[in-house]
Amino acid sequence: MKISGIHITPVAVPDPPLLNAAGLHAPYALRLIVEIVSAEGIAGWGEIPGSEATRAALELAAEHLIGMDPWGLNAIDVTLESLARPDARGATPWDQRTWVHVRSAIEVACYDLMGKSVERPIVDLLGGAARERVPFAAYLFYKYEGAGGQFGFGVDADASGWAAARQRAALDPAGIVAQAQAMVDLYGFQSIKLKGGAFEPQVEVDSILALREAFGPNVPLRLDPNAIWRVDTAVAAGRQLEGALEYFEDPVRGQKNMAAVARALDIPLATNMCTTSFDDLPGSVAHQSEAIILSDHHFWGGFRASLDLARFCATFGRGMSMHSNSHLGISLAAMVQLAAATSNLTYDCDTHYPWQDGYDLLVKPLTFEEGAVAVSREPGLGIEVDRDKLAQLRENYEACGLTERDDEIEMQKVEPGWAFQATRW
Ligand code: GKR
Ligand code: MG
Repeated sequence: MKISGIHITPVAVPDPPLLNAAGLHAPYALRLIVEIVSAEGIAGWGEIPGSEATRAALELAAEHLIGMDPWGLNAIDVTLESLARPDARGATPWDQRTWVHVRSAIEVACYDLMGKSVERPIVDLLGGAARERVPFAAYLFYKYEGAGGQFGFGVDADASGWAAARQRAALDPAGIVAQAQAMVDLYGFQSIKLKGGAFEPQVEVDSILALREAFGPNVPLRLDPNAIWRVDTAVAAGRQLEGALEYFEDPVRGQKNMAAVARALDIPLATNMCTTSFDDLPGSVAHQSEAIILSDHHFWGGFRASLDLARFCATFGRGMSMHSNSHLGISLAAMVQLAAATSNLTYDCDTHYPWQDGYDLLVKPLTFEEGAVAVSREPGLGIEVDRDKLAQLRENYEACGLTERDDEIEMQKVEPGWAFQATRW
């Protein structure tokens, strides 16, 4: 097989005004869609977070990959590494994030091509399925009113169920419980994560305790303040949450601080912020900074790298969960194939997908049953991209004027002068 074309499409998908430690989600989440076409006319797809810097890197990579064999992933890595190599002054053309995103997009699209060419799902090329369904967690956010996109902060008064809850403001524990109930009713999630770091820690602790009260002890709960708390704050909050949290995700910044919190609390700590690359693994072992690592093929550099991380986790006694950003169905399909191939994935995966409800670019969007997605046995990723929907999401991108994610700037539109603080409370 030979790669004969690589098409990179920036898209923008409506995203509600969700709050986090870095600020506020913009009305659109940006993604890059990569289509690799083989000389035989087969198309393989990949999806990664959108940014103009990543798009430029992908365009450059594309020029060098034409004519290569999509089965030759190690040769493709060598080519990509040569493009990312530091110059004589040590300056790297691509930062670490750009590098992993490019590698991930290309690798996933190549796997989709490979799977389609031999009529096997990707999970079979990764060693076969360790599970037939992949469970996900409800992912709750404090939010302002509105559903994003062209409607911004507006609401549709006729909406009901999750469609209405998706638009409603959720700024306190009662709002979070109502959001959880609507999301769980529709998707059937059996565990719940709350994105914290937006309000005073006690509000977020109270929200977890309210969720515990509403859902009972059999629904595992997680809290993720995105590393914006001090160690003493995290310990004081954590003491109130012992027995209520399945895991505490990135309460503080950096491996040493995480280790200090881990020592003080009887709650497993999880991370997608302090141990995020292979370079961080020695520090993870030295400090014992977390008990659980959230993998993510977009941020670790693809499927093979994620399975390498899984091997590390198995060896060094780390549990595994899966991280998510705002995403569409290509990413979801890839997450499901990878999760199915990860035998030591010990926790329900994250997904932002319900926040993009109704805006996918697939002919047949994936569905959740009792919070889980069935692992497709169709070739490759098992999806078909709807080119009209792709074109529509691209038009959104051209019209929305956003080129990079910047939650701080979005927050300043609502609260002038608001500034991100690496440690706020
Ligand atoms: O989308 O606001 C968000 C999340 O905070 C996202 O940016 C994080 O990457 O989901 C994330 C996490 O830290 O788990
Ligand atoms: Mg996190």
